[in-house]
Amino acid sequence: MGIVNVTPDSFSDGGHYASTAAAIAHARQLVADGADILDVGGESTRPGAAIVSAQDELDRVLPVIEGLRDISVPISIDTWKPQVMRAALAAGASMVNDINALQEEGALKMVVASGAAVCLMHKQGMPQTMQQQPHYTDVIAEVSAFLRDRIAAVEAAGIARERIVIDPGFGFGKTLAHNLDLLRELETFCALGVPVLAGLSRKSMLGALTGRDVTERLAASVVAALLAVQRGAAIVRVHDVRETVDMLRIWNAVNGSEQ
Ligand code: 7PM
Repeated sequence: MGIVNVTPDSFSDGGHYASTAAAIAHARQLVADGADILDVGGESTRPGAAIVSAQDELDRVLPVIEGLRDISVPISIDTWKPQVMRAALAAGASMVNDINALQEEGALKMVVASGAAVCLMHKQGMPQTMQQQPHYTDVIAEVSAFLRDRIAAVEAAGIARERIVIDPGFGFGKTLAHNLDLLRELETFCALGVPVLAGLSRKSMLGALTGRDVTERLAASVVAALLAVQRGAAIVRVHDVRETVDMLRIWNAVNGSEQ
């Protein structure tokens, strides 16, 4: 899964042409590099980030999704807002990546009605404050119980198991020790019976371990993706698709799977 961040335009013409065109070009490059899914986001869900209004988020992501109508891979919309889900799914997205695991009022109904796939992610607290004091008695048990309960809730609401993906939410209300536990024990989440997505790309845990700035975390990100795949991750959410696909080619060759 390749990350397509749609950033606000700094141009004063009120339009979004430059950022839209850049995001579409970037998305096409990610697919050329081997991405199997594109995750399009308007930057509303980043830890510590200010909440963006649904209208601002739609103004950013919709033209990008519309501009990718002919793309050969599924498009995921990275949002927790039901209004953004509805418009993005109508515009051609077929998956919702929700850091709030469809707990927002109206979100579950929206995905049920659309027939879309969903990624249910765990987080502790709210993005603005969740890194202040993450606390767990048993991080693996607690994240696992949350994901198990959300799978049951969305299945009961009418989303087929085949359309559900889960994600322990690296960095979302977790200390470095919690993140390492989650990665070490990723197979526990695979046992819940749906594909596991891992998002480790360029994250601050990799910065903490290497001492490197976010722009210098390529090697750490590719290794982290490999460790996740070795422990059963079915999808890795990454910025650096080309390098990650190279890694997966080696992994697949050694494991005797498709080249
Ligand atoms: C700053 C800090 C900017 C963190 C961006 C981020 C995930 C996600 C994000 C994830 C799923 C990033 C994160 N992370 N969705 N959205 N799983 N499903 O690295 O781990 O993009 S935001």
